[in-house]
Amino acid sequence: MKRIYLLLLLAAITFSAQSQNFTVRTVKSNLFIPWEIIYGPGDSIWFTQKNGFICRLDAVSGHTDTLYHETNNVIQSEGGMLGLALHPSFPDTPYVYAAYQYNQGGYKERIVRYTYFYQGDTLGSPLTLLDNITGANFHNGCRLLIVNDKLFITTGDAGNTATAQTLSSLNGKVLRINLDGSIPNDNPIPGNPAWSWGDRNSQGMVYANGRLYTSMHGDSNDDEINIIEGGRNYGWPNVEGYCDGSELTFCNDSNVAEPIYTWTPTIAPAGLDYYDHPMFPQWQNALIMCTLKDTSMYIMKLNGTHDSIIAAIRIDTLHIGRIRDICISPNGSIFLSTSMSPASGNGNKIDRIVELYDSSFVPAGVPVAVKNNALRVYPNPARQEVTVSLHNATTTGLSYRLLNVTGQVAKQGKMEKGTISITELPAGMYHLLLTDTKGAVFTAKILKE
Ligand SMILES: [Ca+2]
Ligand SMILES: [Ca+2]
Repeated sequence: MKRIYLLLLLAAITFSAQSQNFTVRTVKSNLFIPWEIIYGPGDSIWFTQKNGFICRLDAVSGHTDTLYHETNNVIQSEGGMLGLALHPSFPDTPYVYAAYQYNQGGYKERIVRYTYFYQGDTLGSPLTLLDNITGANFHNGCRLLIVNDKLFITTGDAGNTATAQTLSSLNGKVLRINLDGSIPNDNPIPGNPAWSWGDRNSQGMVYANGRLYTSMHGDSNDDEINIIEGGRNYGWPNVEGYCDGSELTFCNDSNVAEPIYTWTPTIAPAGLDYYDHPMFPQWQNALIMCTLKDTSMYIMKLNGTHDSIIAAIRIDTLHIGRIRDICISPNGSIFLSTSMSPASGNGNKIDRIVELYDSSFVPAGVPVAVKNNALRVYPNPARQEVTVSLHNATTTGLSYRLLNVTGQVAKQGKMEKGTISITELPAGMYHLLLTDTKGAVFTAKILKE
């Protein structure tokens, strides 16, 4: 089946890394630095592009809709439209949160809430939640994440290292605000959006296992993975990486939390997510991080209490260049966005969003496949109808079931003239289960466009 699938997905390449087979498929190309990608409802991926666009991608077909262009957005080296978050109950609560840089008495950063309007399929009504954060050519942080109805925002030191230890500055922090922009009354410092401080430039953030993890760019040494706790100091610029040598006094005096992992030489860490899906069993209970300079993906296996990394596996066989962000679909696929276009935007838009998956993975509840090579499905991907042959013979009269990615029966019946109509099915991946006259079950995947 894999051979057939690869023939169909001509652009796909299969690799084996650490005993995990995976395929990389380009979902969408010709993008300009998709800085944050989020897996949303209905197999959609919501993403920003650095030139001020907020878009929604169909994760199966690649069809992309542009929902908004922020005209106040100003690109300046690393600055532009960066972080993105959906309201936890989106689309019932139709709010989308984004971070971008603008010019107003200097280069600044703003956190905005947009409203999604079904009519017109568009975003509008921008509401500023937080602004006047100092922006810069470098070190803007800017990951957004909503946890328990609080919006967490990473900010960089914007090139002024002292800001990270200055509690009155919004820079060099993890900020925490309410979803209406007000300051939670249980923040560490009353009236202050700072949740933690001492950050240089964190561009990855994920919440899992009751813990908030970030990835941070070190200077010439010590990229870090941190577990962020309210009121803790993460050291920068006084402490880099673990507390050692002359840093120990500051660490003891300033409630410094050490990272749980560091890299020297640096790798330029970016998007961070948590993986626990059986599609890649050896990557379960792991943080997954993508990197820019290092053009790789790291699988960081966590211990049982999720507060320590027991193994870090580097996946360097993706060959897609600098990787900016990562998101994971409910069916276990890993999506990655690249960061290869010229930062100014004055050049070819050459970035992609790709899907990394195991084409042989069969979800729980689906019988183990037997003699898969005997079953052929074409065309695949398909929109209206697929022809199914078994041992190169017609399958007319055999029983079939089509399961969606969550294992639910989307359609079942008897094969008519060796074909199945899929016109009425939503776009997505389906598992075909075909039972022959002796009761043996054969499986294949069908991609409905
Ligand atoms: Ca640190
Ligand atoms: Ca150190």
